[in-house]
Amino acid sequence: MRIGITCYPTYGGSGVVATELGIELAALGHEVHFISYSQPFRLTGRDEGISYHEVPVSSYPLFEFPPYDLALASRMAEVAEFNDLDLLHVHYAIPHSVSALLARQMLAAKGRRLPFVTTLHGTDITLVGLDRSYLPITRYAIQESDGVTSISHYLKEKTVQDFGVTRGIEVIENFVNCDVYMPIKDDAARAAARLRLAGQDEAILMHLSNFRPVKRVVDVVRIFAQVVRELPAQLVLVGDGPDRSAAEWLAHDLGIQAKVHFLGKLDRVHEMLPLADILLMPSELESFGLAALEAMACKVPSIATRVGGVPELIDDGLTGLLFPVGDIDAMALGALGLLKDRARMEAMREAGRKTAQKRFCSSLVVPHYVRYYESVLNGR
Ligand code: GMT
Repeated sequence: MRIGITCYPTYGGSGVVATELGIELAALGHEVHFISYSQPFRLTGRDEGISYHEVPVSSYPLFEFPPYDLALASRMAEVAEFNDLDLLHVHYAIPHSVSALLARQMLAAKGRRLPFVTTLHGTDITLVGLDRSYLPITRYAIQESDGVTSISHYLKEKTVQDFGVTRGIEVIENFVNCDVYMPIKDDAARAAARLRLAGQDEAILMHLSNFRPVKRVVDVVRIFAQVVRELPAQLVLVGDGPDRSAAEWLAHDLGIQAKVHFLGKLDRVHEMLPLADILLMPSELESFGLAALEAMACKVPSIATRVGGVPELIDDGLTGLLFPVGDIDAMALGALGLLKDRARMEAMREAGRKTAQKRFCSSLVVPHYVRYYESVLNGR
């Protein structure tokens, strides 16, 4: 198949899923064309079968807000025509599904078929999409999509409830490449790599996100402050975003700044995650929680919140621990309990990796997308 993929190229789960999907599809022999305003951040190097098409958004003094969604629709139609695309797959409904709808209409006027699939990821439904200025058009574009997928059952139910969407929605959960996201097998190599982040007897707690308010990065620092009072540890934060400064200030105010390390946006997350003992994901809401899945594949259990689709991923007590949002004391106690109980930690590490392999491996999930594309192309 020749597939066009549109996503946000910035640091975030929907862009990661879209990019990893494109890479996996290309590896299966499909032709993949990314269409976005800049190159998706995990798309490094030139993979066989993948092209990137930039969307130029020209400005004009009259435009206070240059209309990206229109430029995107034009580029989608162009790329589809020049490369004979079979379908478009857009990640995150706003505004991508609206642009795809326009591109489909533009090509229909020329007698060409260009079906599109919309994948719902999270705040396109739970937050931004609920804003009255976006809701009617988002609902319309979802309803009019040729196929719609959701990354969890939770998000599917929210879409039906809050948007009144009546069309079918296929749940295709997020995935991880278990051959890339994996534990470091050689204990000596892992120990040596850990020494770059922490002392020999120190635990490593990690956080990975785009530091938006929904991620509650300040809670991460508060949880760590309680943990480090009890045992030697370091906190490593990967990513960047609006709440980084608040988290940095808090670490200073609590006098733990020397043990809190902000590494910024890293591409090669799979090299960092296996070095951690625990991932902290105290989010206000996650419709899935891709970072926790990537950690599980690396044998790193998460201390997370019982919100949205997280319980569909993390089996509380078996592959991680779940707590109410904002319950910092409980999350710190949970982390301490795990760090002090080697046998329980080991069991959780093993169970996490097994779950990632059995349910969420790209080799299982990507063929589900391919079957779904085929059903859309066959008009089913
Ligand atoms: O919905 C968002 O805020 C954006 C999106 C992103 O690009 O990070 O995150 C969502 O999609 C991820 C990939 O499917 C999920 O793992 C995240 O749980 C989800 N974020 C939220 O629901 C807050």
